[in-house]
Amino acid sequence: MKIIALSDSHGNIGYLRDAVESALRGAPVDICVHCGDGVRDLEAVEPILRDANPNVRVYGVRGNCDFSTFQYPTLELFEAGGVRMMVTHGHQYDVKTQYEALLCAAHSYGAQVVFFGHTHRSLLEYTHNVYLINPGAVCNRLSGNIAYAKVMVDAAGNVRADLMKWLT
Ligand SMILES: [Mn+2]
Repeated sequence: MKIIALSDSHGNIGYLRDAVESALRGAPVDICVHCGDGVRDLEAVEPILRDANPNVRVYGVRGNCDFSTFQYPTLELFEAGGVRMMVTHGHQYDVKTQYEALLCAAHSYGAQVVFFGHTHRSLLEYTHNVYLINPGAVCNRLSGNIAYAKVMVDAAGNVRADLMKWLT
């Protein structure tokens, strides 16, 4: 299973498309996650993801800058290869100052992988049996160096997570 996570595109559909297209150059994408702030930008890349894999699962959550997007939840929980994963923007868990609340939520939902955004800073950390993964901000393409996060889950449920750089 290949899962990709992107965040904080803030309307930069072209950058989001570039990130998704670079992710599609490798193994097929099974699940695509948007961690909020620009969650509606997902609509522009869903057809590209579906062209490559008709069975792709796409999850998006609402961020603090996502207005009139109540079709998206603020929390998503899903399983990939037997591993439970959680998606949230992060503002409700105060991620700009600490990860305690986010970790507590992950534990309460039984999530082993947490995708979030909001800080516009990429992070990949394994702590208290949880992978905390922030892919940084797609909208920071010119100043940041991370385009998206990639998580591979093998048949035995082993997780491998990486932060992936912009190709150009
Ligand atoms: Mn935000």
